[in-house]
Amino acid sequence: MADVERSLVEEHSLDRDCTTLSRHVLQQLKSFSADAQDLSALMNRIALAAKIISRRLSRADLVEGALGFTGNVNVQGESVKKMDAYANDVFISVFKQSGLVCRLASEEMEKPYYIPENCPIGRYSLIYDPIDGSSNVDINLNIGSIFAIRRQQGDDIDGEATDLLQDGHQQIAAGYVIYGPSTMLVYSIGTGVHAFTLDPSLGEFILSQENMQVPDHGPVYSVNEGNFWQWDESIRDYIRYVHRHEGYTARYSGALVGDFHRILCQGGVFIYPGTVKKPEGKLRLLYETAPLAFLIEQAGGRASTGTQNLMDVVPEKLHTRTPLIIGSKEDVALVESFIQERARESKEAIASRS
Ligand code: FBP
Repeated sequence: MADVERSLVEEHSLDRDCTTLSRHVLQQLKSFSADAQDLSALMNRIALAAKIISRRLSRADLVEGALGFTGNVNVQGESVKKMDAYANDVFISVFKQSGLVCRLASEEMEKPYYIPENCPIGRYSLIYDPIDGSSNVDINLNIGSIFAIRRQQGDDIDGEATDLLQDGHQQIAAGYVIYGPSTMLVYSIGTGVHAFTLDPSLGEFILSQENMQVPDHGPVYSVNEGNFWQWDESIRDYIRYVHRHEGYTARYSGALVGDFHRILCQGGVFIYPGTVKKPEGKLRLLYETAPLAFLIEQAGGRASTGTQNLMDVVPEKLHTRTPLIIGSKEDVALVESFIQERARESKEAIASRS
């Protein structure tokens, strides 16, 4: 290889090795303004939280008391895993003394957590699911963390954070971390979806994929078929359809982040519909479904509740749940078409009876 070519290749790999998350955010914002620096610093703190959690997970079976349950039940009515509580505290700790984030709202906390030294100067709120896929934690399967950043509006005097009860379009950034064979951080600030891989030798998240685009259609459908008899007939119709048609394959990891990441890379659809027990679904809007909806739209895909664009949903409360259909736009539309078909049939049935 000619010297010029070799130096170009080396220059490129050196440039890539230097494209850290904080630098990439500034590049995306094409600005070094105070706001841009703040968002870059904020993302860097999220990266630090991910590194600390990744380190704990990579040795969890060797660390006394790292796994198992805390004995507490959270606001979701779920038994809290020790890793849930640990990761929740890590996110709070990394934002102390930052002047960036005044409030943190999480799946593990009934009310938002305020960092006094960051209030009121810190105009950003971090909304997060510290450990997504908790049922996978103690058996060393892939899990994740999901986050969204919103700008605080008003002074939140009563500490109820009601200004957070707005639709997904108010998110200024969102992303997730996947703790798998490698630790990856995937994010968007509204300028495309980009992936970073943690290079343990550098201790840095390095750019690995830029401007990710989800295929318009994919073979994967991801749903917990164990809930089949709890679903609305329309969802059953869709599952019967994919069972009877070539080209579909089922994949379900038990961790939303893992299933979402597969679909972002290969196409397909993830579905967590309402059930008889939970007609509003299981997944939480502000720190699970809305952040992923923000990402999938940036990657050319779609997210729906089945009857509404998920980004348009306005939560009634901090821990509001929504049904979720997310992924390739053709596959989301296919699932919706079964829901619309059943709705049309029942309307006709009612009309014929009246
Ligand atoms: P956690 O954030 O508490 O883990 O809950 C969310 C989740 O684990 C998702 O990651 C996953 O897709 C889903 O719940 C699995 O639910 P189920 O076991 O009902 O299929």
